[in-house]
Amino acid sequence: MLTANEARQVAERYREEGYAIIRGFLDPDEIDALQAETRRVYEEGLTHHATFRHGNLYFEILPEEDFGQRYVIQVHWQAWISAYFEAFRRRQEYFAVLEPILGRDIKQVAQQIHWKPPGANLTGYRFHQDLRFRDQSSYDDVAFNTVTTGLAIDRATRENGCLQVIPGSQKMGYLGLSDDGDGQIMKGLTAEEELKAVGIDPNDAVALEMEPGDLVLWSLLTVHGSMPNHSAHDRAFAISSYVRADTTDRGEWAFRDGIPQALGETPKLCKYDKLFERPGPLYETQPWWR
Ligand SMILES: O=C(O)CCC(=O)C(=O)O
Ligand SMILES: [Fe+2]
Repeated sequence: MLTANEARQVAERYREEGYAIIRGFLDPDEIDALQAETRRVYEEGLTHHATFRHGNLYFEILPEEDFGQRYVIQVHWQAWISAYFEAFRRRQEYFAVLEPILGRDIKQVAQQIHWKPPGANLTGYRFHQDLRFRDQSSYDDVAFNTVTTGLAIDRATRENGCLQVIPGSQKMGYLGLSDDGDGQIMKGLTAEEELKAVGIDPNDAVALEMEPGDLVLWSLLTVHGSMPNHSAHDRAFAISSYVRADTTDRGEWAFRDGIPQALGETPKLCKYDKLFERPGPLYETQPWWR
């Protein structure tokens, strides 16, 4: 686990560059269990014929009609079906990294795994800033008070579509990337011209190749994206987004004064705005990829 001093240095790099990588965040002897539970969650996703929602739990499915076979590309809030991931979200390793950035009272507003199954093709994420996924009126200075973490479950390489970031872009303000059309970030790819039009040199993109157990931090204003998987190996990536607790009513408690907090009986309003009006269980069959 990071020492307090190392965590402060990570926080400084994060504020300066808009991202920071922590190699070996998770102990190597923990990787097998992480990968096995990720596989189990994927298999549960495969039991759904279409995109499924129940509360904050969400499986995004690419169905066989359009993709030749069924693929799971995302799960949100797998903590509701996995005791392993419920505990994982509030591990001390996370608190050590988060404390210098967010303080000791921390809520979680996103828990996701993104898969890029070989053959699914539609697994790229256009360049964007995650601020587009937050209802800003529900937070005070959400960009400053949020940090998102991405943990490599599988090895992430250029070939299988590792995350790419634009260093320093968190200082450019909100740029509106990928907000055009229906705003779908997984449809199509970012043209170099789109980046140039907002003052970004596409050659500045840094491909974050990661080993299982490595963690990356990025901010809601850091421009990032990733390519589809062109390899034979999946890229499971665990995303958790945390916020300083006293700046919002949203989110599930993760740490109170540094003490890990389990999920309660019922889900709290996080990113999914219709949690109380449309909790499901339900299937969403709109084919956004067409
Ligand atoms: O999984 C990835 O490569 C990036 C995902 C992402 O940026 C997002 O969902 O906002
Ligand atoms: Fe993103």
